[in-house]
Amino acid sequence: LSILDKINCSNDIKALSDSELVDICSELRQKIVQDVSQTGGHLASNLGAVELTVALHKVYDTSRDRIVFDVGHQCYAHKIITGRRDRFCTLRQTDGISGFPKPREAKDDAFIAGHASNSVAVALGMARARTLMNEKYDVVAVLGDGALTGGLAYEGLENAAVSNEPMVIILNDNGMSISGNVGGMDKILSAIRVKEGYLEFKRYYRETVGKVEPLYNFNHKVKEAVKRRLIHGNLFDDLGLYYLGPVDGHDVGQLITALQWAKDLKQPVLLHVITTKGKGCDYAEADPSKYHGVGKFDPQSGKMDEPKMTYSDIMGETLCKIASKEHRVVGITAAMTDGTGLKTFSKKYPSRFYDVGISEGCAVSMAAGMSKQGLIPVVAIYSSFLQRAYDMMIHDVSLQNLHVVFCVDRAGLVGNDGETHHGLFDVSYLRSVPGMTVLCPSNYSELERMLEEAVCEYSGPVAIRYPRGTENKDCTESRDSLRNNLNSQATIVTYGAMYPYAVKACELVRGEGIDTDLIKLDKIAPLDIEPIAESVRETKNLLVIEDVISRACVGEEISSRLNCMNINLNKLLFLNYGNGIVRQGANADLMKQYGMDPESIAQKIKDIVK
Ligand SMILES: Cc1ncc(C[n+]2csc(CCOP(=O)(O)OP(=O)(O)O)c2C)c(N)n1
Repeated sequence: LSILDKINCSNDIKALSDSELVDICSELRQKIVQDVSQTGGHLASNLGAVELTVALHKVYDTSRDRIVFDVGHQCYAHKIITGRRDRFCTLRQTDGISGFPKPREAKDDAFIAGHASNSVAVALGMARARTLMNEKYDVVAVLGDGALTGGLAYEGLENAAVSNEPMVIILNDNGMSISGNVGGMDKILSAIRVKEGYLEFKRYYRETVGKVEPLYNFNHKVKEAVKRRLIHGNLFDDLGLYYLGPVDGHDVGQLITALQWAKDLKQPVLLHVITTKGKGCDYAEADPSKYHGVGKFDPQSGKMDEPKMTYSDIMGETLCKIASKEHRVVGITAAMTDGTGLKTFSKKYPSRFYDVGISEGCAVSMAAGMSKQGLIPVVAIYSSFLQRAYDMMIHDVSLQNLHVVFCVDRAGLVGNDGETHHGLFDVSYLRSVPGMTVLCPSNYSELERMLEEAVCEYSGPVAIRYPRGTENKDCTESRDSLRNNLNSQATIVTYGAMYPYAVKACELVRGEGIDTDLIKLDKIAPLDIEPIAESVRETKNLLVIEDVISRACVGEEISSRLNCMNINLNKLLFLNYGNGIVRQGANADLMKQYGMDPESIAQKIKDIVK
């Protein structure tokens, strides 16, 4: 039996000897590499957080104490330690273990996570609840230096600093976001990393704590003296947090000492931990950016399948072409240069490319400023992360009708990341922004055309929403043959990624003698109601299929406008993802579950024409 096989909770970690603590870290690493090679997931971040996680479980008890992981993509070791070892091989799969903390999965997961930079604020809220309700437990936030590029992190730090709440904020600093980190804070952190304080702590640790048991039995005077030698005024200090570190994040013993110290201080503490992204796995350490988020790979060599061309790549390529003739174009991303397909653009046009870090709001406000002064900014952000910038879209862009192009990537289902990452809200929020045009390509060539038009022909805010992954070539029926059939019994309206599925469904029912009028919308805002009105006057039945939430979906607008036009329908049906809280899984499974696959759509068509 390995050590890991005996571990089911924090208390089991507490029972381990020093050498077992070291051994369990390598067992955890092996398991993470092995299982993630089959399921895909966030490899490098998790490998870097193994010792930190083991130390956290040694010092805290996650069944009671609250550890708030930022983004939560580094929680794998925590999940394996807390009773999910055997199911870990189902990571990110349909009905499997989530790749992010999920309180519904285990009480040890303190809070849901997926979007960056909120952990300090959440942990502060928990600490305040604890104090107000007179309860006893510890609260810890764990955030990366990447998460520290988000403004929300500072709002949390500022408030935590003056709160007097005992809480520990662990800065897991690996110098990396998904790719290299950006911004001024990164400069500050690099400076702290190499300061002698790090070495001082090591020496101190070896000379004193290393010899004296229990490790953390400091007297207060010693603590203060050491602290004075360690800290060199820095931003955290200046805010009013008790700064500790930097500490070697791959030395479990040192981490345990530092964590215990931080905990005993009983005030808001920032513990600075230095880690290596991808630690202990040569290929992940060598290219942590490539192994940040991965699909299946060979655990021995790290070899992955050649990546396929995606919508993101097409967007990036097209933008390069447009930028070569339209010199006012600039590209903006929020920490997702690779993910949004802007890598080539960033290399080709370095002076016209801006990665603002995990600061979606900053990306949009900055774009507004650029647009006001004559540039044409193209902001590429994932649908679910753009939720962060809703106010900036209204206040900074829309109210002045500024020409900013939003490339809304990962719209619709994203599969294995689950409910925090599906792009199901954008159609509702984008269409509520005054003056916003919303375009929905359903294949690569439409994306190319629409991006060209959005940049070169439109004015005001324009959003283009497109799905994760590759073009769906799976629709044989030509568009024309599915329009304006004289005998159509139902009008089917859809757009974007759902179009090929609707085509399939229409083919299926045609095989059973049911003709439909399939209308594909290229532009969902502003919406041209005329073709739809014309069709339903004949068919009297309408089905609207959208990969979005039901609230404020396009179907709602169609229905109310038809109503105002006094067009009465026999049957009206909306197919969508309801409240939008869709769990993780293969897209095909999720579509079936929600009745969005071609067979289910075909059944719905049959139901309404009955
Ligand atoms: C609001 C938001 N924007 C973008 C992302 C995508 N994202 C996931 S992890 C990550 C990098 C995080 O870096 P860091 O916090 O340093 O953690 P590391 O992976 O380096 O351990 C980014 C940008 C996100 N999760 N949330």
